Amino acid sequence: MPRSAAGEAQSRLAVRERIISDATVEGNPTLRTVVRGVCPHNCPDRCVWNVTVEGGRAVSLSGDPDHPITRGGLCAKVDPYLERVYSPDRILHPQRRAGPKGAGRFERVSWDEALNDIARRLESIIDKDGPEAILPYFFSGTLGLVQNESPERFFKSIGASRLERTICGSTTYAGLTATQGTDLGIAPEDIAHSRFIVLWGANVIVTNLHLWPFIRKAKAAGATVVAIDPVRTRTAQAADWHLAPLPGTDAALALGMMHVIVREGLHDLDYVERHTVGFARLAERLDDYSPDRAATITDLPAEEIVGLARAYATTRPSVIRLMVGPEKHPNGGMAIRTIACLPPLVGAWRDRGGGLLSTTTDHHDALNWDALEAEGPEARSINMIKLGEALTDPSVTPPIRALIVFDSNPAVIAPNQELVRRGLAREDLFTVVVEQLPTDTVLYADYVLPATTQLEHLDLLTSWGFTFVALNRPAIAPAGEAIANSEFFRRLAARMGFDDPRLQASDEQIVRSLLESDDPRLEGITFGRLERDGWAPLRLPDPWLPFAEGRFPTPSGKAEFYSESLEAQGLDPLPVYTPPPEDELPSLRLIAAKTGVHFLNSSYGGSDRHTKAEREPVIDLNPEDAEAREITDGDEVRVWNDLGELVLRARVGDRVRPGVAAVPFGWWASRSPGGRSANALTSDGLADMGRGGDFFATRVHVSSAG
Ligand SMILES: Nc1nc2c(c(=O)[nH]1)N[C@H]1C(S)=C(S)[C@@H](COP(=O)(O)OP(=O)(O)OC[C@H]3O[C@@H](n4cnc5c(=O)[nH]c(N)nc54)[C@H](O)[C@@H]3O)O[C@H]1N2
Ligand SMILES: Nc1nc2c(c(=O)[nH]1)N[C@H]1C(S)=C(S)[C@@H](COP(=O)(O)OP(=O)(O)OC[C@H]3O[C@@H](n4cnc5c(=O)[nH]c(N)nc54)[C@H](O)[C@@H]3O)O[C@H]1N2
Ligand SMILES: [Mo]
Repeated sequence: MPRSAAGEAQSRLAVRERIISDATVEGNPTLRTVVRGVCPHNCPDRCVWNVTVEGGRAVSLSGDPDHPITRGGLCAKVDPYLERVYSPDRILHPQRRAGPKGAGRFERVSWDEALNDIARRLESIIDKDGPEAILPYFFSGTLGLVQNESPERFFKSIGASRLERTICGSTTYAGLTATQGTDLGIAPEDIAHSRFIVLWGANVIVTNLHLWPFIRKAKAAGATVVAIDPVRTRTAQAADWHLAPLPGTDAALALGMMHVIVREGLHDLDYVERHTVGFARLAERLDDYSPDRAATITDLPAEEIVGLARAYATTRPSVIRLMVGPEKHPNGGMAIRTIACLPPLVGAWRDRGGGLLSTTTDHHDALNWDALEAEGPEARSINMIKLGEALTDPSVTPPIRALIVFDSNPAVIAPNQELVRRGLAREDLFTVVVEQLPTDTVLYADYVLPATTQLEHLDLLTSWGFTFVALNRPAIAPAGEAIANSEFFRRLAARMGFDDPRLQASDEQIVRSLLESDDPRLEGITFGRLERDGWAPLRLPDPWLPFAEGRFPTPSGKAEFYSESLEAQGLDPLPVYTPPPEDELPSLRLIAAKTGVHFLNSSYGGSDRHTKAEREPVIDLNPEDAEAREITDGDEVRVWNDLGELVLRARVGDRVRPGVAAVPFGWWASRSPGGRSANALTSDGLADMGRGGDFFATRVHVSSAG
């Protein structure tokens, strides 16, 4: 972050906030106030917003003009957030199931009744099968630390099964860490200094809109922007150069590039000698990856691979913007780890705006995570990607008897949707869903409990795409009988007699204690300052050149072309490409990624405005594949594999390369043709590292539905 610009914006902000911060929301019903908050979604941008409240009602919401990333603009999905807050669909009262599982018939009950019954049911499950028979399921409906992270200690205290929360980013994290010891890279805003930007499996314009202006700035100064994506996304269309390799072949592409770089002596020998380990063994490995071989694997022309390698190695500063698309493959961790070998090989880390930019999660270590700790018995872990299996496999002991869902919509977002739904439909599974809206998961609930939106609760948020923290202050009173997640777990803990005082910490106490840290990045960032300013940049050296002098936080202290830690895990210590299992029948590789600019995972799949704007879920096919199947643009087609089937309209064109099909992720099954959506087809296998999923390695058959 250009810290000077941030500082300037900060002082302007302070003045504005002082004017408005004296006004209390509930104190005076006719008062007009502006309350600063922050977008809760799982998005790298983390926009800061201002909510205008009149007479206790939020009347407008807009991006903060002074925040250096938000810069006054929200995205198409969140701009109408007030419609979500005041949606006629909001869940306003606790409800109990009043029909068969999955039918979505409920009757209103009081909070008291709901809490007593839930506590009693959980206690009897604990008595009979032990606490591990209870599984929480939560991911990223909000990324607020109070509303998303703090509830976990309730589950720790009772000894419930732990949820391995690996559906997003954990494979990327593991792959990056293997090579460079951390997920951290350049300061995101410094991408503006780059002159060669490789967007590698990163759909920036759709998924990370507020980074795009920095890329545009680089472009205006002469930078070349390359997109590497099997799908011709909006971002790929806006790039100067789009390479569309077969999915899951990135490691081969990166190895082919390294082959060219080393053969032509374009690597930075001085940087390699001083700041890396394993170069000689890497160079030997590169013999296996001539451009011709890489071309065969990736199905890209060899000349393109050579051209990319040369341009990448000779243009400075060069940066790779790596997001989480490439991780969702059986070889995803190795792919990420291999891509991360490129910047140290060419010494890209020396320059401002040079190196790699992925997630900024390791900065979150600056917070006092002990604040969220709790004591409890050891418990097994269950991978969230395997939810369907965990709920239906008879060998799971003890069986899962209770599922408590918040901040997530597993009936839509988890792979192998049919199996997940079969699990959720179990009559003997006691399911509690804490939600704002009647999602597909809510349909299967025994109890539905009303949750507050971001306008109605306090929270502290970090950013996984930029480097600041922000406080979300409640702007209005909760709708109906909605309560914050944190409050639900406080009440439930009390009903169940868990008396660890930490389980009763207030939201403000949690925020304050998270900020109690000696980490230099949080220096000067207090609750009071955040109350006043709304947000604060992490204190990082300016300029932030993390690895200009090496010092990678790996076991060797260097970038590891050869990784002993991978070796110890039984993985190849060197970068390698592992092909996916062979198809039995000719099939297409299906990518069900985040293509909708009006969607944020499944969060807007139930909104009329957002679904209308996205029109309908279609399957993109390349003309070559369509013709081979006698499919023409606009036809209804059957898309199936051994997990499930969808019937969708085909869109034939250049949005996907031959051999690849794409469907959008984010549609609720209940709002989709045939009552099923993308994850009805996706594989629930695991990647090689980090226990993430392999969604994008899904294979499908496509034929005309007629
Ligand atoms: N096919 C396919 N599947 C995917 C992906 C893909 O690309 N393709 N991406 C994967 C990735 S990267 C991710 S991160 C996951 C996302 O999976 P999730 O985190 O489950 O997705 P969201 O739809 O963002 O949020 C789920 C729900 O949280 C609710 N919610 C929001 N705020 C609150 C709150 O304060 N309290 C409560 N109780 N509820 C709240 C929202 O109403 C929403 O229904 O999906 C994964 N699934
Ligand atoms: N509008 C919108 N924005 C979002 C979200 C959303 O749902 N909608 N979700 C948010 C979340 S939770 C996350 S994690 C981020 C994700 O942000 P991104 O990682 O940018 O998004 P994805 O769509 O998961 O994947 C990016 C691209 O990877 C490509 N891809 C798939 N397989 C491969 C491969 O093998 N190699 C290569 N090179 N590319 C491949 C896909 O075609 C896709 O275009 O976005 C966040 N922002
Ligand atoms: Mo994600």
